[in-house]
Amino acid sequence: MSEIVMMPRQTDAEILSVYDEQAQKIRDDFPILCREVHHKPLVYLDNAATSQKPQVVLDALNDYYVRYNANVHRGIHTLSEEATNAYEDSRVKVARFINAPDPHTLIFVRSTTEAVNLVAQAWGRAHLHKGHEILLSVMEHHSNLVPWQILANQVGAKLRFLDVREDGSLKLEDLSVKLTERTKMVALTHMSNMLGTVNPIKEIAMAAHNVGAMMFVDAAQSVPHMAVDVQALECDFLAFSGHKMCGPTGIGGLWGRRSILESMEPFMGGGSMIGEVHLDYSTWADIPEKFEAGTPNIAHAIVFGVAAEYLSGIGMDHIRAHEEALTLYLIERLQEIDGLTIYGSAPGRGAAVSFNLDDVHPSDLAIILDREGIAIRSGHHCTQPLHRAMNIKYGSSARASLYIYNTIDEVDKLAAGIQKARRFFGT
Ligand code: C6P
Repeated sequence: MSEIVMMPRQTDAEILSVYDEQAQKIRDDFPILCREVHHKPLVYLDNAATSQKPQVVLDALNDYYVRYNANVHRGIHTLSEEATNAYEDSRVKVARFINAPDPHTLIFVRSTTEAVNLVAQAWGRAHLHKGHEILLSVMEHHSNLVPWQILANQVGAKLRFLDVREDGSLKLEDLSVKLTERTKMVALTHMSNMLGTVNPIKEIAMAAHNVGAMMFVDAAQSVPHMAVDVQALECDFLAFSGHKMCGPTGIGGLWGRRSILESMEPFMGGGSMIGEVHLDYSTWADIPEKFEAGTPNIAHAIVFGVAAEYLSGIGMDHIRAHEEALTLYLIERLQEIDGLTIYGSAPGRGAAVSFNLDDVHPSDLAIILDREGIAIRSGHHCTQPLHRAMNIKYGSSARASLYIYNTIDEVDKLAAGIQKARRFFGT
């Protein structure tokens, strides 16, 4: 694993260059970053979609299958005990990563998406009915919108939405009107996957609690990129995905307050989540097993903890500072390009930067960049309502999203690639 050095006070450019040197070292941990695409070195700028995986994570995955592959919480043979211990150790590591007060309050789920559905169905169906409201925002990813739509239709509740200002921040002044004693759940993204906006969750959680509402945080984009502390945020639930934080796909975390999780009915029934089973009724296991029905994603859950420790080893404050410095530089370089519009400029924004180039369709731009070895995302980024609210042409945008291993040189290559596309399309 790369070693990180402490830095004295320096200018912005100096700070960026020191972080850049460290990013160069961190790159050595990621074998995929050595590959070429279309005979050009890969420039991977699609980290908000999924991050790349360091060698320690790949090794840990291999190690599980080579040495101790077995089911968990079932057998008393050695392999099963080793697998169970590693699975539960990983829960401790991932819980520590978000400063959960107790590892049992961290439930392994498939992804952020599954976590939202779990809370919407297991908590929402029991507590919401006609006359109740769920407060979301127009910047939500579809994963933190559609499950609430399904719930609202099932129970007759109403959805309300906080709007977004032109700079991409939430119109928090609307809270006084939209957050009322009818509101039972406030569900918001911590960091927007399109605008990079970081929302003031603690402030909103306190306002939610004042009217007796729950606070659910979609932390899919924040947990990989900044120190997230569920206790400091004062939220009730927080969801995140392993694959965006150097871990594997198919594994994520749902944190919830113990008393709330204990009071909830299960989301899915099956093996491992039961206390006793009779032909006509069953009782439930304690948390977290109550919410982990069936054979879990053992290998990936184990490796999730390795990924969390890898990030902690670099330091979440270091990661955030590197991304802030490189995002500023990225925005500067993009602003030099004629006809390019950047969406979102809220202070303290994260490293996902969406933009459009004049009349060029973002997918055409992404294809041209791919020929240069540069991977960005184009499309609606699962935020169709946000693209609509911001009147974005084609309902889609191009998005470059940075991570710990991205460098100044890669940002320069992106800028050069966009200039090339501009010339190609004659804009
Ligand atoms: N956003 C992106 O390219 P899953 O797919 O369950 O791991 O994460 C869903 C999700 C929820 N909330 C936010 C804020 C997200 O950004 C995402 C995933 C990816 O922006 C894939 S669509």
